Amino acid sequence: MSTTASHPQRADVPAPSPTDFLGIDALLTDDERLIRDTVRTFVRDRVLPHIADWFEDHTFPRAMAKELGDLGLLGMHLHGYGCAGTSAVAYGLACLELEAGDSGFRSFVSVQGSLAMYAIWAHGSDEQKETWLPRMAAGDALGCFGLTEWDFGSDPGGMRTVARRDGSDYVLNGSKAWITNGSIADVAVVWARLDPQDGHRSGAVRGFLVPKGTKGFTTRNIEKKLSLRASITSELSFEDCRIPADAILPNVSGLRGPLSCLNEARYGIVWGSLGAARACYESALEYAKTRVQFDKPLAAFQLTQEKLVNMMLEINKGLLVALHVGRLKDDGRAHASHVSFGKLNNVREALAICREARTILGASGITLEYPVIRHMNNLESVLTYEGTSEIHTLILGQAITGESAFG
Ligand code: TGC
Ligand code: FAD
Repeated sequence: MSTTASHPQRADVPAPSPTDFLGIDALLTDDERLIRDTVRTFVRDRVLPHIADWFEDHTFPRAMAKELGDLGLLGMHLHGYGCAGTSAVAYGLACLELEAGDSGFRSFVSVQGSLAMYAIWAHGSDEQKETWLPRMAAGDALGCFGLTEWDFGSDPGGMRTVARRDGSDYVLNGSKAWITNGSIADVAVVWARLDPQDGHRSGAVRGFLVPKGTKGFTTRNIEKKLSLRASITSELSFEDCRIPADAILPNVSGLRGPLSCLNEARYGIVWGSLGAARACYESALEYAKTRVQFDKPLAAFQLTQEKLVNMMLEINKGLLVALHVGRLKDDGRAHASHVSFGKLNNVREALAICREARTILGASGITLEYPVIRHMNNLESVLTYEGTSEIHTLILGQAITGESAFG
């Protein structure tokens, strides 16, 4: 016998909103809604009026870093050192709103807070934390995170960048590829292998803090990108780059160092990708209601309705996944593979939503007058970085079968 009474269908229940069909808003706390609304307003006022131009000009406006810092969005889920110390769910909501503006802005915040700052916060010395974190939280100093190399993307464990001990210094040699914020960063968190003694893949992976301007450290921007154009992507090169021994992150050794940071940034993408999807869905919905063909608005065609309904279903399902993973994280119960679940599902669905939205806008959908193709192109990068969809499939495959299928 059931112990709880179920309510009969009531006639006075309000109709669901097209933009929050399941009423997920009601599952948030007042604080979470306040942070969400603050970031949404910032994006509406400071990002959306300019983003098409920034995208077209292939630029990230450096001055925005300070504004993001003033809003408390840099390292916002970290505690101490001038960081806001919010919940994981609040951080996720901020990522969603930023990415509803552009993935480049969410990327900037991910790299600054979840990769560079988190690496220092979790694995750095007290002195490293005091030196960098307050300035980074304020947006006065920028960071980047150098893990990927030209020859080692999905398999960072093969990295060739080497740190050789020389007296009281380390000497770095090698290069890092596809590094967000690389050329504008004041400090690079660089993952390198300590002197390999027994050939390739030997020598522990360690993190190093390399300030901009250090002799032997140069950067070069990767140009002609057709995705994430409102974001700087660079190559970092190290040629006999000498750094003091205390530039090493003292508290972690091995690949789990950088991978622990990736968990944080991947979590932001679980939410962020849905922001891009929501922007495309809303744009397509609005367009479908006003664009008339065959004497009817597009929204009145069954095929268009099916597209819009599928988008709405996947956005709502994705939000429930994001919120659940966020609550697990705030509860200390999120496993890295829960984050892979969200990253794989939500980015894959978000990209499908953006592509479908593009079809509803027809020819108009290929211009920067509408946000759709910009988000669609951006999500091609999001699908690839922070672990490709194939890598997250293999992480989940290993989690459910116990078999590693990476190698
Ligand atoms: P594997 O032998 O499995 O593990 C090596 C060590 O790492 C530990 N570990 C983790 N620790 C914390 N979090 C995780 N998610 C972890 N996954 C593994 C593991 O326990 C082990 O520790 P220990 O102490 O026993 O040694 O390593 P593997 O070489 O087989 O690689 C596994 C694989 C393929 C999953 C990993 O390499 C991977 O995730 N590859 C994808 C690389 C990637 O995501 N790169 C992203 C670069 S940064 C970026 O893209 C920024 S984009 C900008 C933006 O975010 O906007
Ligand atoms: P590869 O690893 O060469 O993969 C190519 C294809 O092969 C993919 O489809 C992949 O899934 C597949 N594949 C690889 N291995 C397997 C396997 N075992 N089984 C099945 N399929 C497999 N990196 C950083 O360190 N810091 C950054 O700030 C950063 N920012 C980035 C910004 C942008 C805009 C982009 C595009 C990338 C950025 N990256 C950054 C790099 C990113 O993390 C890598 O591109 C990503 O890890 C994939 O590596 P790859 O591009 O070398 O592809």
